[in-house]
Amino acid sequence: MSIPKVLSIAGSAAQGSAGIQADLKTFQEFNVYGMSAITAIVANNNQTEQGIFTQPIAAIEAQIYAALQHVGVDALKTGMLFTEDIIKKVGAVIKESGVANIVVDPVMIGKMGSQLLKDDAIEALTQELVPLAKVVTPNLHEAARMLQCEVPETPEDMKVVARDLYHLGAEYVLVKGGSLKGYPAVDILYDGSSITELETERVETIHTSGAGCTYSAAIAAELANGYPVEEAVRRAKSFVTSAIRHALSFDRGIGSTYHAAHRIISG
Ligand code: PXL
Repeated sequence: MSIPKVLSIAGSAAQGSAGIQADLKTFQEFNVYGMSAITAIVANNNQTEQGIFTQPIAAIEAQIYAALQHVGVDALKTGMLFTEDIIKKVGAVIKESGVANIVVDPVMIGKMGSQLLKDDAIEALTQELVPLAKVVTPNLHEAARMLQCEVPETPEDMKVVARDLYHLGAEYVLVKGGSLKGYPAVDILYDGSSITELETERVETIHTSGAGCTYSAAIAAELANGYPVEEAVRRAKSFVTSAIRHALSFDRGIGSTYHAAHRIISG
């Protein structure tokens, strides 16, 4: 038998909630075959001095080719890419691959505050990677950094930003309002002609590590499963909302989204 195949090109989050770990857990929940190309290992702790270990460009390239050549890729997502060099290489390889379903999650800062994209890499991200995307999925802070504008504070601001981001060349822009203050969890999807507002109630929790990764992984999975973009995004939002509503606490700081929540707990 055969099931749709999805590749995540992202960082490894050793603590298990975000990055490649979130992506593979999410892929499993959507019954797609998950693969990974690890760009960097993120292992924040207070025992060692170093927390981010970038992988060599050759290793990143080799992992992507392994997935493309041995299995095939129906959809892929990019997450933490960290450096300009990695972005350029990943952009070149995925462009050449001809994969149509590309979700670019412009990861910049982790929930615990780690910097996951170097300041000098933003231009490569917006110029070389975003134009390849079927969907680009910035949060409010990422959208503002990409446009060098103020962080949106209302759903109306988000619509303006979505329209501006569309000019960078992605087919669809999804601006995520997870951190919007005083509003429900509103996301704005824009395809160059119509704006779609997706809204769920706000879940009051600090345990949201991995939410963005999970959301973009779920979109990639549902594109691989054959859903059109708007439907894939709606299904992914419902999935990530359950994962946040039933988030896991580890009794120390920010806990994790619960990737199996939609299956284990109904609602
Ligand atoms: O949630 C953003 C994120 C993405 N990718 C990796 C991470 C994190 C947050 O910690 O570690 C690898």
